Amino acid sequence: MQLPWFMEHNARETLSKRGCPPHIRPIVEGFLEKGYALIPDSLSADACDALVARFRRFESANHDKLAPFIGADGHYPRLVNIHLAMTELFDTFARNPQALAVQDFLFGAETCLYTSLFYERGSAQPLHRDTPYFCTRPEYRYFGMWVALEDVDEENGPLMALEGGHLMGELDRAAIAREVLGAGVPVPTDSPDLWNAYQNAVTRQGQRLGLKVVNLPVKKGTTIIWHPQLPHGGAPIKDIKRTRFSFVMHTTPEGAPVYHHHAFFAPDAPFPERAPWKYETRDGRKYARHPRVSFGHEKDYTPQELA
Ligand SMILES: O=C(O)CCC(=O)C(=O)O
Repeated sequence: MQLPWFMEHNARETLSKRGCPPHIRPIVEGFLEKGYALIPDSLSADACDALVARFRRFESANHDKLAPFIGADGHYPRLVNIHLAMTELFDTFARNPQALAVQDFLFGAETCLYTSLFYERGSAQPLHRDTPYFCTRPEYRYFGMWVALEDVDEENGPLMALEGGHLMGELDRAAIAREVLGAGVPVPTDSPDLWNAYQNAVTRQGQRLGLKVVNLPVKKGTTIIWHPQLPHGGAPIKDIKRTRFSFVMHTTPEGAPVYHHHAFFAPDAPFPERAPWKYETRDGRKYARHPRVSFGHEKDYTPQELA
């Protein structure tokens, strides 16, 4: 398997040889050690407030389409790819120079935005690795890039990470697929049973190694980048009425194809190494041209259908 250089065991010792820019070196070192990097003040507080206000206008303009998705506690579910309809959100990517410098250096290529998730409140998701849904060929050319648009504390469900969990060896994914699906059964693109079996096994691996889950309360404007192998999630929300606006971007090098379970749980199976999608450019940076925005993975709209 062709691992990216940043997953080699001696990656930290090669930073000078690779020409790591001095201004990002401490961030890159922390990322390689812990599996995530925290960049405070990557966006101004005013820029974050303006994006939340922009979302409120989007919400009013699209009230008929969004209202059916408001949950019992008054919040929306995750909104997928709304940067396609509300392009100002792309500022959190294109106008985030340090976060991009870190990822460009690690990828050794220009970082592009593949897809996004907009959260009105904490996700309260259990620990997981993203890679079963963001499986590139070659593998592990993927980062999570998370931006707090609102202050985050212990009450509104901070992001959490299994610190150091990115260094745990990969599991035998083909064996997990055989066990869950049966020998010789083709792996579907999406299987909740496979997802659960894999994530539970990763969590047990972390417990055996005594790794600690850390919560990451941060000020608005902070960017967090996570390693493709970092188990992370959303800590429990203590005050369910609180919002926690944040924007998650899934990044890859330009042209990297992204597959799901069918590739992740069949790591030896060949797949095309070039993405079929095209890119749009804004502020000198690229995002993949997808046809649809989705509300909670339940209802899709073209960007043109949204005001
Ligand atoms: O923001 C959060 O609560 C967690 C986000 C997350 O785990 C993800 O998008 O994969």
